Amino acid sequence: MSPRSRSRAAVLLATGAAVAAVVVASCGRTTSSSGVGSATGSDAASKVYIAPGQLDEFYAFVSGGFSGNMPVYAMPSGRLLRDIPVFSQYPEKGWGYSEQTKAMLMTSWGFVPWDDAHHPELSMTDGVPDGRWVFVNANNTPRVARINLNTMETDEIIEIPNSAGNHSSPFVTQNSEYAVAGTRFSVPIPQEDVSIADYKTKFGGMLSFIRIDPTTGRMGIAFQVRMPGFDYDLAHAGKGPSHGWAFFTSYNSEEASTLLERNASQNDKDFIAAINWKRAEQCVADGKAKETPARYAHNAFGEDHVAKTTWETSTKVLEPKDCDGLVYFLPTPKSPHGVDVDPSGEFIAAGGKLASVIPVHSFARMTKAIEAKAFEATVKDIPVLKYEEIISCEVKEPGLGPLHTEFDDKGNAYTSHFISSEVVKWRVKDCQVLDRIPTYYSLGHIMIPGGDSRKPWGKYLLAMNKITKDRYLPTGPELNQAAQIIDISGDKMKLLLDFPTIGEPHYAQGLLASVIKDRQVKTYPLADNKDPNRATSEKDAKIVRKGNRVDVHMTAIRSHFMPDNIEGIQVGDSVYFHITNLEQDWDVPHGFAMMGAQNAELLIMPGQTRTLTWVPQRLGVYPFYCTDFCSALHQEMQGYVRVSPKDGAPAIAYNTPK
Ligand code: K7E
Ligand code: CUA
Repeated sequence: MSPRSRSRAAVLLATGAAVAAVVVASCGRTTSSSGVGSATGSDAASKVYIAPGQLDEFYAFVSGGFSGNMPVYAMPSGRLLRDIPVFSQYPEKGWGYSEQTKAMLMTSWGFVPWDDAHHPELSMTDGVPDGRWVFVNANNTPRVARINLNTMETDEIIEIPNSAGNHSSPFVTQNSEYAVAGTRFSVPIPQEDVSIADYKTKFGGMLSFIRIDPTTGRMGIAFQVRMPGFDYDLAHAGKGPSHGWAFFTSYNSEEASTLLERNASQNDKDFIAAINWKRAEQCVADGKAKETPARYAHNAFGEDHVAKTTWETSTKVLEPKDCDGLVYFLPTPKSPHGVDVDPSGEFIAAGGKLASVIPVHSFARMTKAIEAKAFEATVKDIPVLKYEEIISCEVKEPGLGPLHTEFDDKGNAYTSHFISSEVVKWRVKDCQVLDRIPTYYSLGHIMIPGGDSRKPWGKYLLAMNKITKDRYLPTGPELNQAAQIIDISGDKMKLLLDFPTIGEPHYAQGLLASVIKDRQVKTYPLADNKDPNRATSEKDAKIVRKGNRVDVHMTAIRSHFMPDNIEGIQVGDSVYFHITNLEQDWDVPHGFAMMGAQNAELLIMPGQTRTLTWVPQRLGVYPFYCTDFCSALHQEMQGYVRVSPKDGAPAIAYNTPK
């Protein structure tokens, strides 16, 4: 049986109550037949059990939160497949340490080695994840990254100017025309030295639209929309009928600048900002946007697979007053966090952290209200639509602290509740609550594969909890966060699995494995290696001294380096080890570690060149070696560097192939 049909059979079994009773009786366990909470009987185990040698059905790309990176798990097993380095230096991969990758972490503030990653978002074609790229935002020093799903490597990172706390990001439009980026912390725009007490007059928000090249994926900021000084928290783009719009939640419509927990919780309703980005495109084309100076970093790998920083110098800024029809406010109770658009594109659900209902706006009603000018007010040149005119229904008494909603393929929505630690399932068309299940504990985001797209795969829900407490063996003051997999294939949700995560997962995206599994790059062809310091055969290995700088062009292949004996290096030199891995086999990286190197080691993929800098400090002879167990003679994969005094060192000498 294929893994897929096996798990289908398990679902069928589990849904037959009589069969379930037999299972319960036969294993002598008491499992709740309600499917709530404790229903982790043997049927649950069989649903997440992937036998040795079998593959999972889904990939899950999960944010690492404060780790700044993006772990990849398999679903339903919860197995960790990889941790993709993005916004943080990552020793295991040499990310941000090797000369080829350092520039990826460059910003207008200089080199930033650690950030806070929140929302993975898959690229889409016609509103369905197409498996080309996954984007993710850096929250602290505002940036958006693009990860190539064929190599699972970060290919590009762009900084977002005029922004602070890039949280409502990087949600993409239906055909990945844009990824959005909204400022969470309003700031003076442009930055200037003003009193914080002048918040209401001097501070502003900015919603940025990053254009994505449909062929290469290359990003560029197309335009920015200048907004009132609220906190723009989350976003999702429209699809289907609402394609052409993007929705951003905001809190702090009070424009408080101190003790926000009280001062930004005064108003009964804050706003969702509905941006008509097709209208924005017109206004930009009509010259309504102001070219505004801004210096920001744009980092990308070139053809040579070496990251380079391009310095961008301006953006186009649109003001709502100069572009009528660009933006409307949808009143939304109360300090809303998530905003999620259902698969049909008609319904827009918001998670008001302090609200007693989940409001569901109707896009059709919103359009009618705009045509009828059903405005209750204008706030800073932006029309506020009447709540009663746009609402479809409200989910009453859902749970406490609703945050985020995902959708299945059967017209149902699932909302995470932080305070009451539960997932609540409700029907989109009439807001009826259908089911609820506790999670352990304090649930943030949830993810259903394809659950924010036009075609959710359904089947499983990944719950990402903030608090772990007693779920695993204790590990001192810090516990890894707790993820849980919940079966959503039947009427009742069932908890299947707990597993710990790396960092703090916020959002995640899931994808049917078959979409990308067979396109995974297995090696980098040596013939395509364009690194300026490559050595694509042992005959090309060489060492070149220019003043204090020594370039070592070295090769690695099972099970030796060429050269492996180096003399003529002087104390205080800057030695650049450029190592090319000559292997052309899948899964044969070589490592490189130099004794006393103060920055890092390297891990070099087949066909790739990676560079480590080393400044020798002491006289003597020091070893280097391969750190990745690559063959039976891996231990023999070693070499020596002789370090001599500045004056009186021998000439550079090294061995060459026989
Ligand atoms: Cu709710 Cu950053 Cu999306 Cu965390 S955010 S949970
Ligand atoms: Cu190469 Cu171990």
